[in-house]
Amino acid sequence: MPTHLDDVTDLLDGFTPYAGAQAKRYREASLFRDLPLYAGLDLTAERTPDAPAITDASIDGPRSLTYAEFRDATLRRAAGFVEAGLRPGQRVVLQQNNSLQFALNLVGLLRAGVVPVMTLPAHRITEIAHLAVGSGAIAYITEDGRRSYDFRELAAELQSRVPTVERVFVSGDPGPYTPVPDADPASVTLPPAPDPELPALFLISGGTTGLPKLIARTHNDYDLNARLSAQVAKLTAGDTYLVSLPAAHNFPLCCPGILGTFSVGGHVVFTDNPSPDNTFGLIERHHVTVTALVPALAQLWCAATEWEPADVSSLRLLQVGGAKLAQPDAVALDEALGDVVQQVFGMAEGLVCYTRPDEPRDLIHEVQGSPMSEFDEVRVVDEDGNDVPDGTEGELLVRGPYTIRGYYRADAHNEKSFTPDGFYRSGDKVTRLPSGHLAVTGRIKDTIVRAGENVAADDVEENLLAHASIRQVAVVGLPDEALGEKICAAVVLSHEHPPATPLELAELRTFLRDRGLAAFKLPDDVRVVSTLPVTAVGKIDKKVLREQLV
Ligand code: AMP
Ligand code: DBH
Repeated sequence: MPTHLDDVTDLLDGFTPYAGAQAKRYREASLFRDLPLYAGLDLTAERTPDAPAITDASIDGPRSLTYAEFRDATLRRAAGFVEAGLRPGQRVVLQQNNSLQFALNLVGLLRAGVVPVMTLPAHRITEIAHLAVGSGAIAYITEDGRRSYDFRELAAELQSRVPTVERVFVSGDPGPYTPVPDADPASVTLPPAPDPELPALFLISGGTTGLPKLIARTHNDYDLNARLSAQVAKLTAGDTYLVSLPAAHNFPLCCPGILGTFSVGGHVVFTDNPSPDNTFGLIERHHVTVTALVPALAQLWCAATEWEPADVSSLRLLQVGGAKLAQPDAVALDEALGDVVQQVFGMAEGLVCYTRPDEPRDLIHEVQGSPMSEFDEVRVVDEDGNDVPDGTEGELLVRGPYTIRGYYRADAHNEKSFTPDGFYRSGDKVTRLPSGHLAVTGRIKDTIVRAGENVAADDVEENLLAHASIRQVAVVGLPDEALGEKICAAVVLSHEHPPATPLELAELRTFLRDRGLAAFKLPDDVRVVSTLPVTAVGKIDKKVLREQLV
């Protein structure tokens, strides 16, 4: 029978801690609180026990809990996990739709010192099994089949493929599994608060190439992420945050999201349906002030302001991130909703950039923001790793107090993804303004090699988006015998400005040539599609798109 110490030792095997002169600087500047990640919630529950903490507006609800009620419920859930035999340092895969149960499981696990792997509802057996193996998880916590997919079936497949996942806990109808446990905290000894320099939870890298990687975030660094984000968003106890994106993702979880809102004593509303016909009513009913969306969803919300009758004027901050928000879309959102846009350029690996609410609207429409901490060290480098001047495109490298120094148990990846002095190579192409603001221009590796020439997908995409009849576009390389790869543009047409005659390749090539695009960059193929495939959080998924187009 392994002891508690063995579980923590095992957790730390493959974790890259913050180290060196920077770690010392962060300490000297007192950036960290040295408290467990749930401390923000507990402090709020002490201060304002009767304030609303959570409203569950998912299909489980409606139900609301005050801070005292929520804290007590998470203590019961933690006691349940301890009674069920889960031990500090052990990893469990958590996969659950947005709901109160998600929050209870998350905070219950944190209190028990158990480390959740924060998977998204759209993940399926390939990713879940990979993440369970990679993290060494001993349990899977999920829900029943009421939301379009039966996670109990995934549980069965997971246990057959990964036998080390010994336990399955299910909220709702457990079927053959154990219901998520609750117990009287007075009858169980909860473990002491975890060491704040230990991993608190694992986030998942987006993984549009290959399988997702595990990102260990410590109590200290993730608490800093929540608090700094809350400051940038000027979040207060008077705010109500709507969880529209999948709650386990870094953006809605901690930027400032759920954890940032708890830390200031605001109200968190969970919905499991982000479409405007549902969310607009929730915004009106609960006076929602802040929410976070990916650009595709933001476009949909923007259009819906034309026909949805609900009053959404309480919304003061609409955070958009995860993929690039086109400048005209940022302008349209501000016009439709009243100067509410905040651009967010973040990564589960750490660095989060925000535009600030008091910056000029023109700037907010143009850039993806600036780093939230003065301790974030950003470098923009060329292919040889040399820093480029402001205004020149390059790869973004970053090191800072809440940016990981290595993926979990991934030595081979880490060789490529981190510099020897601890900078994370983001793979993002950016330009930096003298003011420090960053504009994201693409992904380093998103190129098509056509007849020996390198063509950056974003270059072609940006020019195609200038066409009035094109709403959305993704350019990918497809195998071609003569060219090696041919350039294929998948386009979604605009409803407002549909083309007079069907969009032809020849016409598009003329349009691009007239804009000054080089001949070797012109698409060889154009496909009109009704939607583009998206990842688990809603970013355009080029891997899947390529498979669909060949
Ligand atoms: P992940 O590492 O899976 O959390 O995904 C983070 C990546 O999403 C970043 O490295 C960027 O490539 C992309 N991303 C996030 N926010 C933005 C944004 N506002 N504009 C452009 N790309 C973004
Ligand atoms: O895409 C992301 O991962 C992301 C986007 C916005 C993120 O991690 C974040 C904000 O924190």
